[in-house]
Amino acid sequence: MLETSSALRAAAARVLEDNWLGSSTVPSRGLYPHQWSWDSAFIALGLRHLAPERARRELVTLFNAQWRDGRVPHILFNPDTPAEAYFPGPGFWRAGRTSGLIQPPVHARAVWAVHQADPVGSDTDTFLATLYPKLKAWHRYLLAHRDFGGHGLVSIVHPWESGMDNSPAWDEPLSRVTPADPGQFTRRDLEHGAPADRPTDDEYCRYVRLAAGYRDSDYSDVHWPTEREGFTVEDPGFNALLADAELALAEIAVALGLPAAAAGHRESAARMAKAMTERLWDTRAGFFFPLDVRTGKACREYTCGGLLPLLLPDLAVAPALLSTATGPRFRLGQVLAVPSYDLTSPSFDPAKYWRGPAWANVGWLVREGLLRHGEDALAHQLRLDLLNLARWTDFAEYVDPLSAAGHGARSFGWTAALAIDLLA
Ligand code: 2M8
Repeated sequence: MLETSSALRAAAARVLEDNWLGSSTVPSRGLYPHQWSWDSAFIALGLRHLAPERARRELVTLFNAQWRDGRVPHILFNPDTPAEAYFPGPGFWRAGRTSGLIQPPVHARAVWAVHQADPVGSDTDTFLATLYPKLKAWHRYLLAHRDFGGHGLVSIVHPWESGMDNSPAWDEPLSRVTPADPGQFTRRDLEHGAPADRPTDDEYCRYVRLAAGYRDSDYSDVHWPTEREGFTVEDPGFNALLADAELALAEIAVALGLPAAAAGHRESAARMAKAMTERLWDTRAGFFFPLDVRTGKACREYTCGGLLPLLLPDLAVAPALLSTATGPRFRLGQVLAVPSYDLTSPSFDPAKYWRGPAWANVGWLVREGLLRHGEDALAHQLRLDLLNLARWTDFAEYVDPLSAAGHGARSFGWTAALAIDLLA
């Protein structure tokens, strides 16, 4: 048992050491043996306290795989990992060493935090100057190529793009997708850990159908989104993280001596916050729901993605959102960390992936949001929960928010990294 903070920090550092590939970190040696986009950003937040140059390397490696159109791929495949270790691997995506999907844009926030941990080393490496144009191109891709709803918000085209793969919010839009033939592929994820804690086979068949459709359109953001089979959703979690990333980009621009550009990033964040409140906020529910762009209807499930707009400092509806967060659906401060799904729903499952368990990255983000809205006591409790859960579960991928039982992979990258950050 890792009783002291220094023992916990040392154990977390060992996880990051063991998961280090030489220029990036895997989320998990067994289940996820490649580099993932948003995992790397969270991992860098921890690495910056141990070895800032490694944190910079982590992010630079990811951005070296950025596509010409600006997208940052959700997976960068490690050439030394056997092809059969993960599905869908590079052979499926047909996009060189990367996938063609994306993940939530938490990178600018991570880049800024990594810089602040070691400004001298960062300046010597020209870290900010190198990454600023790449981050700008990434955000431009999102806002210019992914605004399928036409109101200044980004749409995701696959549940994997939300980072919250089998979130109940995706059930409805996913139900309209014809499942791929299960005989076409082999799930490698089921070889690691309890299959009952992972998405179902039926969900995987739909994920594969969607990913193959996007791939077969050459990852076109012009043709694919209009296909009958597609999935086009404005996710409040994704969009809140982009708005926050624009605020981080503003800080980076100031540091680079670009005040006019900084003002532009702040305006962009404000525009997004306004669009989110107009399009995704439900006043009666006191919650942000994703919008299914194909039907124009809200995906009315209370999932942790709807809490992430708390990151926005000037959010007028923050008091109402906080009241939902502390109410019966999420019971913030009364259960452990942040449940990924509505505790009052009959479909709530405390062990099943993104359908109930608490995740360290979401807990970390919600804590940031709480701090920005002056909710220090709740933020303090959340920090303790996240550290205890990491300590008790050997850095589990996700945990039961009621019993503290660990689920999924152990020695999981962002659980360890964010514990280090919370201890700093
Ligand atoms: C999970 O997603 C991947 C697909 O991208 C998978 O299930 O194989 C999600 O939890 C996602 O948020 C995370 O980035 C990834 C790697 O940890 O695993």
